[in-house]
Amino acid sequence: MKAYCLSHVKDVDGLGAGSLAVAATGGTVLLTGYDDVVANLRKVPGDADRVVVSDLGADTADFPDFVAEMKRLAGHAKVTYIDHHYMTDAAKRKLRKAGVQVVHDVRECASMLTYRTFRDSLPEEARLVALYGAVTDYMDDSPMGKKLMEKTDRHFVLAEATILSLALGNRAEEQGFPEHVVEELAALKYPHEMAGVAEAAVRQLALEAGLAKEVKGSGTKAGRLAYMVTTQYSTGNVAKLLIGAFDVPVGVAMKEKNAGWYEVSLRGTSECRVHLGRTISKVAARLGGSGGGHRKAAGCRVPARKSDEMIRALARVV
Ligand SMILES: [Mn+2]
Repeated sequence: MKAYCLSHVKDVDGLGAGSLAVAATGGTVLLTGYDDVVANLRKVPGDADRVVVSDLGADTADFPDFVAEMKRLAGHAKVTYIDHHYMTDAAKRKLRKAGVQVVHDVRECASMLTYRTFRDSLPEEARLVALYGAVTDYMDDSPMGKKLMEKTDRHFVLAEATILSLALGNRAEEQGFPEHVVEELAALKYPHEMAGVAEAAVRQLALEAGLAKEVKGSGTKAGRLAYMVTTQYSTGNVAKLLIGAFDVPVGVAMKEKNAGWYEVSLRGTSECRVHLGRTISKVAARLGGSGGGHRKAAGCRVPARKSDEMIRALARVV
């Protein structure tokens, strides 16, 4: 069997989901950002007979292309789509009609859903990987997350998940590092056993302590949100720090990824009045970009020259 597992490159949940799919199918991992999903699907060879796509929030602007690629793959492979990003029923129907098995639940993280999907082919300890994803996606209070956590030492999981998340923040842009983490997780190695991970986590903690101060000076408050342009890898982290520094319900961190384009992370508190993922999906599409995500954590890609307009649109509603 030739299996390929596409998953989100950016965080522990994406890597965890990818590694569980790899562990269960013996497949090759292809990590991708939200923007390159279709391009990466096109890289799956024609002799693949199993494809698993996880944590990729595909219900965005290029959804028709995504469905077309999934349909093409479903012509020669069993294709499973696993996700917890908000998705319309119509989008799910389209994928199912294209021959794709859809596993979708917004209550559990992608690692947990992948664990659930492949449970019979995974060793018992693989539940730790599912829990790493749950903890770092703030979803360990979920129905399944709670149950698994009851059978596990919580502090152990929190420590392992957190050092992995910090190390990723520190080394994710290093060629091959996220793929290496997927292989190690698939082999059920603990993050603390992975070479260089603990050291990178400590380096990242020092950086983040400094960043918290920088955010106070460089951020701008606009209504109920605060925003800032950054060069940090973890824009999600900067968005979170903005919330605290400016005492607002929403933080927005922007980073120039390709010339003229901002990659944007949005984070919200329980006082945010809208579903950030759904809201940014509409706003970004209107500005010629794309985006989506969860209620309190979302992201998008917009033309840099439209960023003021995006901030104004968000400041009104959040
Ligand atoms: Mn996730």
